[in-house]
Amino acid sequence: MESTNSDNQLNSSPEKQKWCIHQSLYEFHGFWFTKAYLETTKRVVETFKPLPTDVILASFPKTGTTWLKALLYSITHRSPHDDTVLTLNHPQELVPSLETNLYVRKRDGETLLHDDVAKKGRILATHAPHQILQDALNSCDCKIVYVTRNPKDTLVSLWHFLQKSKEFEDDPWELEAAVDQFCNGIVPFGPYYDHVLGYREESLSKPHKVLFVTYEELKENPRVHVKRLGEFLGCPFLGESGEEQAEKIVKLCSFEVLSNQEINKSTEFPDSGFPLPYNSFFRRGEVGDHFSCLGDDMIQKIDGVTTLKFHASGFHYGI
Ligand code: PAP
Repeated sequence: MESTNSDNQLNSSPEKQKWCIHQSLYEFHGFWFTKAYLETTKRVVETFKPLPTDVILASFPKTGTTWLKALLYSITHRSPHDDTVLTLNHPQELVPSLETNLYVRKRDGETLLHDDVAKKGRILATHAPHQILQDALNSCDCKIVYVTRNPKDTLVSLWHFLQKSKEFEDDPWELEAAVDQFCNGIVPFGPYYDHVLGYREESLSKPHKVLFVTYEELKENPRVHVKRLGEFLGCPFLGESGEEQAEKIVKLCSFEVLSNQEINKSTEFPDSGFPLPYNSFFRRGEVGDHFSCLGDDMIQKIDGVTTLKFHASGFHYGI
């Protein structure tokens, strides 16, 4: 995809596709967005300027963002005397998201909430595809961590998540339609496959800048990947005390511990105006959860697309 910042798609009227009964998605440089995310993503593309000291956590929705927010915060703010940060703060608030928290307009007015303070060591999250954000991301030496997850588990997680949203109360997203739309790429921030491949290609050509990690490998051996993240971010876990710290972070950020913190169990809605309560970011946190709700035909359909998009391009993942 060509450079995006300068061309006129930022201002032209986007192509629209029906998504759910009342909802539409809007196309922007080959990716699909809800109306609200289209507006904030465009604003991010137009104005976001990362700092060389920034860590950008990029992900397709429901692939492990909350987990990585907790991990990245803990890895970079290591303090042997303070375990309370994750007890008192929701990971989504510890690490703000560009499109959800920082580049939104406040409900009560026109003020932009974007964080233009030149703070060192920021961790910022985004669901924006690399193809769209590449000019900003390549404008300095910031580090990028990208997390991905098996497509079937990602879809199932997204489907459950949106069932809980107020916006979907009268407008349920049928599972069969969800599978078709996921396969066709018409889901928020989709196509999933292009999203993953965009960051993966970047991680292969610039491994010092982009670290690509999968939800499944993190689940299988979290300590190894926590140490890999520390190394990549320039704060390695050294010696015996480093091993202990890494182990402690793995435990504090595990699904079992994190999902049982009061703040993360809360049914309150975040101040940011997000339409779902705090507890909606924690559901089952398992690998292979799609077996609990996708039928064989649905699995075959998604696997077919995965073979075509991932395996054919040399990425043997997702089946
Ligand atoms: P987001 O894109 O809305 O931020 P994200 O955090 O990427 O969501 O994904 C949520 C998924 O991560 C949920 O998966 P599930 O629906 O299959 O259960 C959630 O349970 C899972 N999750 C959240 N925290 C953790 C964690 N600490 N370890 C493992 N999985 C987690």
